[in-house]
Amino acid sequence: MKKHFALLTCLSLFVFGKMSAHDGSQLWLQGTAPTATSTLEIAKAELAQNWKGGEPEFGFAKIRKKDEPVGSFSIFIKAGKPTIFSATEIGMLYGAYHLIRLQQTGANVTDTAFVEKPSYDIRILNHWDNLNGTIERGYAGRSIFWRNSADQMRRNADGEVNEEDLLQPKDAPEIPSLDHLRDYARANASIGINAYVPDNVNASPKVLTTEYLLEVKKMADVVRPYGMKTYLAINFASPMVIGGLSTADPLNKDVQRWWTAKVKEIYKLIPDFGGFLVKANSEGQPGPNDFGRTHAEGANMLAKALKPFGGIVMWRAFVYSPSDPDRAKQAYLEFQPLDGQFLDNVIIQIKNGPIDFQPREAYSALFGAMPQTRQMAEWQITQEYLGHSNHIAYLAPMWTEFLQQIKDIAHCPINNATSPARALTAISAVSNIGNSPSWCGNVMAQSNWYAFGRLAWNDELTPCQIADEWARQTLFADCSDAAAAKALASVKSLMLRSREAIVDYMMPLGLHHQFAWGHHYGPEPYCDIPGARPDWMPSYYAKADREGLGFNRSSTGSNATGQYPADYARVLDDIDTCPYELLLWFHHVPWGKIIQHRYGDRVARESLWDALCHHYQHGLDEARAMQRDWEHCQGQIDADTFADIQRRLRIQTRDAQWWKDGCLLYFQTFSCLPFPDDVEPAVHDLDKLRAIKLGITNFECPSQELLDSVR
Ligand code: GCV
Repeated sequence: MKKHFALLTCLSLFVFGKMSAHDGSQLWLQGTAPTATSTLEIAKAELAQNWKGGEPEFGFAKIRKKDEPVGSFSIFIKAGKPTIFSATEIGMLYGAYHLIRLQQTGANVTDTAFVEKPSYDIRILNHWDNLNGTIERGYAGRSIFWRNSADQMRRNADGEVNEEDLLQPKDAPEIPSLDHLRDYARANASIGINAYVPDNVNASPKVLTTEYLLEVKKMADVVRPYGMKTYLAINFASPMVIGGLSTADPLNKDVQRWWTAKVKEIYKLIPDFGGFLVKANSEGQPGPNDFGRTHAEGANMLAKALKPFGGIVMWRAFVYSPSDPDRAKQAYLEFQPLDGQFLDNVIIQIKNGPIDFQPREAYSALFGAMPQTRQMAEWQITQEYLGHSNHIAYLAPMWTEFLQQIKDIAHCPINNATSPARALTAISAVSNIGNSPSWCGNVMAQSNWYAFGRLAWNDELTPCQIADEWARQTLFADCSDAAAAKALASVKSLMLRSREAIVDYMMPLGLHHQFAWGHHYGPEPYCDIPGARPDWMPSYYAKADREGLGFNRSSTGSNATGQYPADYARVLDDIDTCPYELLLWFHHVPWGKIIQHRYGDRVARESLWDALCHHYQHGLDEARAMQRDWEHCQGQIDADTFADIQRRLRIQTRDAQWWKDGCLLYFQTFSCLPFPDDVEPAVHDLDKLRAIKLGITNFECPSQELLDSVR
């Protein structure tokens, strides 16, 4: 084995030496995915190809300790020789990846001992992939699960894909290369992700036809040795659409029989199938309400069918109706009264905030408000509202902010440390993965896939720790010289400032949903679509008028504050105690109201208008600072990666300017106040910005050329 290690060390130096060619396809990993079908064999093969210390040993614990989450492991390293202990093979594999990570990141791998346990039992990626290969809100190419290969699409003489092939579902199921799925499973296992949903929550009933299930089985067989469980997003009306029934009423016996038989068919093909993810009665999707039944009746019907096989239902709480006076209250109003009515193999999957993955949201008040019901969080890795794959946005700070809130304020038991009697716990995120060479649209966006996995495994890791680990493994082979160390520090600085920069240049002080119609790229506070749903319009959220700005969700308004725990509700409800980060989320604030706030290192007391101007300016300044940070990487990382991110940061900075000018010039038509002296005058003309229509679909990122042509 030693010889093997030496050879592989040379090989990996060749592949990963400083400034080696790197298209991002390798992610944060080294070597190739072992093809073994046993999990333990994979662990051995990974160590054989990537571990450079003493020969590792595996120590199997005979029985798993009570309350010890599956996949837990401990590592002892003495004089460079490691032993991994675990009760399970998957624990051995996680241990192997952990060892390699320690070595890659320059940690102590000579003498150490520690135990690792996952924070959540189910650590799941939701893919919004359509069966025709497009990805809803995907900015990294086409699906890796469905109709992947480009030659399946017709192209015109210029090589452009036929629009119809992008938009129309095809009848025949096809899945892409199974090798690519193995790479996918390996990357997930390396960070502890143990489950995935390969199809969109806006689900096609077709995925449950036998034809498609046979394809899903092939996927499940490839990813299983890497500890990945397969789930499916289902369409609640499937019994009608593909089952020929006249109803999908969950209390109807024929409907129940249909689901029972379908679940049996699935488990025959995929014995370790995880269960269903369901978007019901939301944005036009069918659901139990269509038949006069509750979410609980719908979820329980599916849960009963899955129960004998150990399957679960993840039922989404993302609901809102066009007639709501306040969309932010809807999920709570529909779900909270159902507390205690869901079976124990149902988990309610709740977006972190009550609206929709905005750059900053208050946490969803549903967390902690249903003590008799299992709950899990849903995050969004794909940057639907964060500049798609053009902007560099490291999201760990957003997710840890949420985790802190639900721990400190909601006292919500969703992880293994807080959950009573170790009830089943889970956490999910909407993936940013497609078939682009870098998997995620650009190399920096991989850090969010990585960060989700690491936080799902250990939700006490800090954004800084995760950024450090990721950057060392992905961008730098060796940080021992001063220039490389400086570049690493700059990448981390860029990553850690990126989220707050985005909040500042897009929607500071609690503003939300000021995005362009449909595709959600760029600002459109002035959006006006005659006859459109009011809650899809930016004006519904900003409520700008001559008096001020912001949505009054206090007790004098929609009283969304009343959905939070009493102490916190009191803080939010008072315009003078509400945190400035959420001020315009909860209050309609007069333009001249003096507020205390912070931007960057500065604490200021000034009018709302001046504060707003300073945040937009600060966001733009931060985008420029991120560009400067990146310049320190030149010559220290792969040249193509450097140039690609440099180009994206240029777009990001121009977009930040667009956001600042578009929002401030528009809100100025209400405030009628000048910019403070230290805020740069606009470089755009409001009328020209109002006229911008990018004309892109919901599954593409605008190109630089397109953006340059409209501004
Ligand atoms: C999958 C938002 C997005 C939709 C998405 C939906 C959801 O509305 O814009 O694309 O649909 O959330 O989470 O179900």
